[in-house]
Amino acid sequence: MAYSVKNDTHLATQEYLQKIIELKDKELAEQSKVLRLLGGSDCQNNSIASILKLPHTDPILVPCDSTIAGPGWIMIQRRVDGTENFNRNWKEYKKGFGNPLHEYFIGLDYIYLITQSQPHELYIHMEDFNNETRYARYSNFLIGSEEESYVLEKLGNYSGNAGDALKYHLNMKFSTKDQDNDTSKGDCAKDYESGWWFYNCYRCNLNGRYALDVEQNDESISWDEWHLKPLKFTQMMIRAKSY
Ligand SMILES: [Ca+2]
Repeated sequence: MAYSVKNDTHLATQEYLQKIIELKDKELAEQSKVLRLLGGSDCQNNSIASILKLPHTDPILVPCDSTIAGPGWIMIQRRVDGTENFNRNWKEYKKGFGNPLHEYFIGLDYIYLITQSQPHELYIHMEDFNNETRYARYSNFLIGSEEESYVLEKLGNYSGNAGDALKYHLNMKFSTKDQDNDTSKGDCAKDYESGWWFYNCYRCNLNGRYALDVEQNDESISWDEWHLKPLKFTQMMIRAKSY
């Protein structure tokens, strides 16, 4: 297998990412080897994966994206076609699931470790079923630890053209179908089959049900400040402010 990122095709990129998935739970030495072959660090130089060395914890392997908003972004969530189940329990949202080549959630422990290590921006790219794209960007994204139920601690300033739907969720804890931390009398995560920073219940829900009918209402993947139609594609990414 060839590992030259610069010279290889999209197919090769897929092979790299497949390798990363396979290595996710294996020895870091193996991961380091792959990363060296990938030629990247800190998601720079259009690399597709990176090992982050964070204080007080083992280095972690993360997928990168340089195609949507420039280089340096760590991909933390992606919805493409509904093939992955996002109606997962607490443990699964904690550890992460899916395939970084396709539909994916990096895991709340990772988001916590990365965002508390130094200030990060958040960039959310969205596309609806009319193929229109919008984005929302936040200047200072931080979540709490598992003991704090991964509370959405900071967002910083909003910019973009999708509207500021995430503001509603600021200071909310994360909820899953087996852990109701929302402020609703009901159970938002169960009702909307999603893990999210639910309040009562949401203005956006990027981990929601994937709409199979594009006319379906806002109870699917949604960003209400844009419109109540279901979204076809979403990608959440974070990048160090110092980048
Ligand atoms: Ca509740």
